[in-house]
Amino acid sequence: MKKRTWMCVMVACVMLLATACGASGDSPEGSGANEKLVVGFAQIGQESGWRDAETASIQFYAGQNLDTIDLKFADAQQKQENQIKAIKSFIEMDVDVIGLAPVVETGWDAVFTEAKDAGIPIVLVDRMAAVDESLYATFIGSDFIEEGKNAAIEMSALLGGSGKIVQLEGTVGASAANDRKKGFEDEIAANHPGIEIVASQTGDFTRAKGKEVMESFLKTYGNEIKGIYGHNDDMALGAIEAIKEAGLKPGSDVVVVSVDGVKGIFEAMAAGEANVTIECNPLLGPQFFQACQTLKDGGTVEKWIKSEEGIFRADTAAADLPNRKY
Ligand code: GZL
Repeated sequence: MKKRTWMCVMVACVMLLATACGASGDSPEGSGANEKLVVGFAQIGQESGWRDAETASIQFYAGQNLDTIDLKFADAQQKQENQIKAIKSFIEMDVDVIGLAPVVETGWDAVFTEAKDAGIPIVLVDRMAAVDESLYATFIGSDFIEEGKNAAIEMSALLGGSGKIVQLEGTVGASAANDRKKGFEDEIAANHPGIEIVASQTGDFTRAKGKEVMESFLKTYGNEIKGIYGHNDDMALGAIEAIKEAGLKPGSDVVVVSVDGVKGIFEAMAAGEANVTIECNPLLGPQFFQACQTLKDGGTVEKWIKSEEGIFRADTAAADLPNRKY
């Protein structure tokens, strides 16, 4: 009896020991055989519906692949210093790839160099950074200059080529704001001389600020304003509220052209309160993680993975709405 009991105790101990050393199938401690893709993502914040859709896309994809992806996610509350802190912590953790949407274009050289020196590639998502190409692996995102140009063409068509308009700009220093402004203003200057931008100011990509700035524009210019160009739909939706509160009709007295393609602007277009949205795809999760996996496996990716996007107008908004994914 005693012998059998002793044998059972021995077997139990061996099994316990094996489990403790991860013999249960996990990669053993320190073996470096961790097959998971470990990614750090420094997100800007939650400033717009578009941003929330992008965050959801990234987190959903990681959540669907828990066995192969370990996502470390940081929300910087729209502060560059928080994004830089997050990148430094990802370097400390020695993640495989660092992803971020740079809140502004400048101020990244030092921390990107730290990542490069640590052998950790950087993937830029939806916004560019003004750094040497050697400091990032790829940019996954849109052509903001093209978006601005298309917005100008649509605005001019809505106004028959002439009229006074105002511009709600995105976050100061953000590549999406800089280039949507450049694309729009260059197109107006080159091909639509009858369109006059009488005022232009940042609304920081938020609905609340967009409304506040539009209120100030309306106080100064009133019904002289025939159109508003918003660098994103959220600011345009804020402007629509201000236009209505000023007793004017958005979508007719004041035409509304913006960028993103969020559900809210489709609802406004279907209600006759907005006219055009230039799509900017936030559903970048799958492309992002595919690029990260390629980089982890030692492969290369193209320097710019460009999003394909459309232009959506009020006349099809009601039909488009059910098909919108964000
Ligand atoms: C565009 C993205 C912009 C969106 C805004 O790629 O950076 O930031 O257009 C968001 O809605 O705030």
